[in-house]
Amino acid sequence: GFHQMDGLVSTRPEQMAEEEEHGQPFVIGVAGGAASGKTTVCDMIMQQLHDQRAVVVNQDSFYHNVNEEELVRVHDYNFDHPDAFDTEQLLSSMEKLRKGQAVDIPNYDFKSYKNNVFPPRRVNPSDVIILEGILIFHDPRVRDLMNMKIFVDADADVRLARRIKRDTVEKDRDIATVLDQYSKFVKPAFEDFILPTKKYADIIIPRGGDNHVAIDLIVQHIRTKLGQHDLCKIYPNLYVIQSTFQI
Ligand code: UZR
Ligand code: MG
Repeated sequence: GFHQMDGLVSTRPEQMAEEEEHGQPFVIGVAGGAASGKTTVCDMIMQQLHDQRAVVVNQDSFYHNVNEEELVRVHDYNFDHPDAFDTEQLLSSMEKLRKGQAVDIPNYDFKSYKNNVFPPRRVNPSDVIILEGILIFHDPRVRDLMNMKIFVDADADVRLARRIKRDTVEKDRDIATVLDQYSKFVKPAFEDFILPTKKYADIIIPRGGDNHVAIDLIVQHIRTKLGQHDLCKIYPNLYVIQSTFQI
């Protein structure tokens, strides 16, 4: 039965209440080229959501292991191709998180190219899940999980400059190797696989992490959406009807 309250809130049908019992998390996808500023954007969103249960899940964690044969010629291995990722595992982890279960996410090591570094990362169920990665918009099943899609835009020269800095400092690589990998894999994969997913974005952020206005707007939107979620949590058998007269 329905009870009209203020013409806005009413008890919801049984099956609906069951599906949303624990409240689905708000899932945000953050895609963009390598070294475009995705991580910075995620960090800034997380900082502003400090009072919420929020977590970042990186697509990097779901890289396949590089086997012995591939390891010998690792400079020929394409880490920028969609097949480099174990998307099935990403999907099953997300499914668990959405059911309100904690998951262990592989700990990938860029130096050994292994995804089973101990310990794995324990991720607890959260109200906001940010999925971040170069090809996070590539698989339609992953896209379908997202309530909001953000594409971080940065010019190719900016991405290359950042990439050289990052890989020489953080990953201990020499400039020649970085440049080689860039022209062989990173640039072509950006054009073939990453750029074509820009069309799925709800929001395109120019200048990545430097764009404070964009981040503020995004966080405001997330808070509005979470407010609607919260209402359902406080009154689990109430839901908001969009149009006025429903009975
Ligand atoms: P972000 N990558 C590595 O350099 N080594 C690995 O073992 C796995 C990935 C790189 C990957 C991609 N490609 O360009 C980048 N290469 O990490 C993505 N080559 O990282 O999304 O943080 O920019
Ligand atoms: Mg990153």
